[in-house]
Amino acid sequence: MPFNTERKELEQARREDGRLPPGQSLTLKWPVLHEGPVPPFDPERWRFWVSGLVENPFELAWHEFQQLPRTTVTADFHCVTTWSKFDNRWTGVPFSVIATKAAPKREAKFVMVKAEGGYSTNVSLTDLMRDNVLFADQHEPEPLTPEHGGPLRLVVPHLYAWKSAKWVRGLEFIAEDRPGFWEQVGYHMNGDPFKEQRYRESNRRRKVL
Ligand SMILES: Nc1nc2c(c(=O)[nH]1)N[C@H]1C(S)=C(S)[C@@H](COP(=O)(O)O)O[C@H]1N2
Ligand SMILES: [Mo]
Repeated sequence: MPFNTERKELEQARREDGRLPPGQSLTLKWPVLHEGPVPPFDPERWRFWVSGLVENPFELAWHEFQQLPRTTVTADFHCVTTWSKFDNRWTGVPFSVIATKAAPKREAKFVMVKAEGGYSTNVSLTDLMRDNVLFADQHEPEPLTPEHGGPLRLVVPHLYAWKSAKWVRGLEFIAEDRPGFWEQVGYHMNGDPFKEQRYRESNRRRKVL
């Protein structure tokens, strides 16, 4: 079957079964989308740190991070620029493993996710504690490539993909929600694709990436 006919049929099927959020179209390829250069990875110097409103702030080296319990999640991926990529198989460390180790204080309600080069994004702790949220280092069957966030990216499948920070390096647990990199220029604080939470009201037309 010609590629585009197949794509359109699949898209229609996903629309009908309710898996394609409003205003999205299906892609069979995997676009690479980010701001700035792909950062280098030095396994000797890489650290993952957890700070802010937690009982147990910590830092892990790459070899330590790799000892953590792992999971595999199959999930869809929705970019605010309107493409959706279905059935990604991600493998890595569940967010809940990191949260349990950190022991968030009662006041902690949000997390500022921080990545290489100054990228950040805010996600509520409730959203991060969902079952299929993980720090992925594999996109099955391959290790995560540098362009797609390797060595490690956050994956939050039920929110728009800008919340899935590539090259993630740290978490800051906070009490009050605060805008991250794209949220500061008008992207939605929450970003639910099924509610089309793309941009904040005041910034409807401000499309950036
Ligand atoms: N560090 C970082 N992570 C990022 C971005 C970015 O600019 N920097 N862009 C986000 C956006 S808008 C999307 S759609 C996805 C794209 O992931 P992909 O390139 O693996 O498809 O990464 C997200 N994570
Ligand atoms: Mo995106």
